[in-house]
Amino acid sequence: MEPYIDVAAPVKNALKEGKPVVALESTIITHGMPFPANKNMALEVETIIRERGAIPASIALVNGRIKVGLTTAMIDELAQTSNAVKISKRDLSYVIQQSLTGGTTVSATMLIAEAVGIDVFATGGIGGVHRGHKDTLDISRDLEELATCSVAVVCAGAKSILDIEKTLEYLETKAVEVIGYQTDVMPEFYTASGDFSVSHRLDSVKEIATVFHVKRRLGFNGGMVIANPIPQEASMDKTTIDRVIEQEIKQANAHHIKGKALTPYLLSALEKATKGQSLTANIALVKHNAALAADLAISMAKLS
Ligand code: PSU
Ligand code: MN
Repeated sequence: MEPYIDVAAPVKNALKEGKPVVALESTIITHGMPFPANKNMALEVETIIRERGAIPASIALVNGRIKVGLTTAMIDELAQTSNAVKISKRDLSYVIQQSLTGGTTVSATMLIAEAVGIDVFATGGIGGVHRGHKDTLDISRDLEELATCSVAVVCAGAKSILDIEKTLEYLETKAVEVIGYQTDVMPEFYTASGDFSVSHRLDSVKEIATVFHVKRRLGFNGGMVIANPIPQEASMDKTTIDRVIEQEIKQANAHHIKGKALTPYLLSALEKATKGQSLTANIALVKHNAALAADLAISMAKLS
């Protein structure tokens, strides 16, 4: 991958010196939130990571180059350009060949983070097994990279636009630990609560860092999910959001929205249906995840 990657100087130096670095995805910028909330979120998240003592590495494709560490101008372009591609692993070679610009999903971001040696990655929510997957076969590529890339992914769980129970089953099959940070249940993105158990609960960052360290020393490939519940003050009412999600999935089906367009469609439909509440919650949880990811990167840097 190296010939196609440009690593920004601060990230390169931090990696060389073994300093803590946190990778950030960019589909959340290009397809997850509207402008200017997306741009502000991306910049704020980087600031949070720096303030905790780690180096942020936002990852995206700009004119066919893989960028690890983005300038404000690049973030601004990604936030506003209407023809940005949503890039998962299968899209990478095409996007490079065509010199396109786009946001990397959890899947592509993990691949790139691993290639440059970044251990920790913060996002909002991971993709997973979609509801209705029996008919559509729609299972996010994210789960495959979680199975194979050695990167710890901090997220607020998986939102109930997905089939969370099946997502957890799939991760179990692929031997991906789902660590609940100070929680016994898989949080459901917009809500701190959830109906399904995580694989293991850990209450300290140091323990999480050590589990990941041990996993590597055992010679096991693959990532780890760290499920960090949305802060209580930002958590939405579960009955309300679940009802809206149910409604919007019906709409998506009626409009034949599928494949890679489905997640962005649902995110934007939820925002409208909740009059912006889901967007506010999304921003709060991403910031919260960035802070935990920074602490985790710092803890992991001490171990290696
Ligand atoms: N979940 C969110 N916001 C997002 C995504 C997921 O709350 O923007 C993005 C992530 O980049 C994730 C991708 O990797 O959607 C998954 O898309 P799909 O379901 O098409 O695999
Ligand atoms: Mn899909």
